[in-house]
Amino acid sequence: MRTASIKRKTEETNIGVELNLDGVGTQDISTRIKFFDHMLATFSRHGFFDMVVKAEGDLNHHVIEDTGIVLGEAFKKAIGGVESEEREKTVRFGYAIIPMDESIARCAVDIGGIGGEGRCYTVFEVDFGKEKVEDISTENISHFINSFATHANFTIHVYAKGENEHHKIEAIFKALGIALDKATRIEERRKVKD
Ligand SMILES: [Mn+2]
Repeated sequence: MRTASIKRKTEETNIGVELNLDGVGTQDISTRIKFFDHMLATFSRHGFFDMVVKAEGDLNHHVIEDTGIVLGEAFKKAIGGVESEEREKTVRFGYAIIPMDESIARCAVDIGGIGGEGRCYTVFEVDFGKEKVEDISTENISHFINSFATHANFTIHVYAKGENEHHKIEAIFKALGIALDKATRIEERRKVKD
């Protein structure tokens, strides 16, 4: 089973994540930050990842950053250890170009492959016209993706443009979910060494 359950408690946050990579996109998400819940739900739905995320903390910045850490650790665990057959058979690369009305987001990922622990890198080229959207600061979006990539050991590139910040960010989370869905699939044609 390609699943993971991770809990992390610090003086700032208390976070639990359950993840099933082979799910259907069900979700039970509560971070007490409405827009962030909306984005995680979008990511889960379009990536077909079953996700339970329960997070609370002192500041929005800490909750978003630490949820990225725990979700990243969950992905790292669920895709399997470096020597595992399932890990060696993962597709590894994935990408998506997703519009939302006037906005468009491009996302490409490398989750690491045969015999490798992955390569951790984040490129985030998005200009925001506003400092806040709904109940979060736009600067926390890149912070979340960088925390996630670092702890999952993934390379993630995100590029987006548009007029409406809500659309732009939602397109990013859809693109990330779809790219990661492709990258985490099992490729049966791939030979695994005995
Ligand atoms: Mn929306």
